[in-house]
Amino acid sequence: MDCLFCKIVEGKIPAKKLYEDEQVVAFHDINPQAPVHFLVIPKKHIATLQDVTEADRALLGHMLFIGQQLAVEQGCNQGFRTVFNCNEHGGQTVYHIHLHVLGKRQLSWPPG
Ligand code: DGP
Repeated sequence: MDCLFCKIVEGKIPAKKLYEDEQVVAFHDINPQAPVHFLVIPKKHIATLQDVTEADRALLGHMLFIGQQLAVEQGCNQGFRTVFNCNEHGGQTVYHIHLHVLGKRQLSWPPG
């Protein structure tokens, strides 16, 4: 399978990693949209949020928990945003699920 984020998990493509455990990897986004912008991805390949199953419940919770822990560690004490872009209308470009965590600037709403 030709998946960019699987290659980051396997260490075949370099990434500025913030965290890794048996389930997830977190690394800085290559095209940051805020002073803090990192991604939390599962090691398991799941293409989109539409493809998760009951078996992935705990994994999704773990991704969000790690995102929160790292946001605090990165100094986002005034708040931050978590985003999953899902499929075409959600603006997803890399088809391996990833939680965006953005912070350290005032973010606006609604998104584009
Ligand atoms: P999305 O639109 O939600 O699929 O966002 C994909 C994000 O992945 C985007 O913000 C840029 C980031 N990205 C794409 N390729 C790479 C890469 O090779 N390395 C890193 N660190 N981030 C990447």
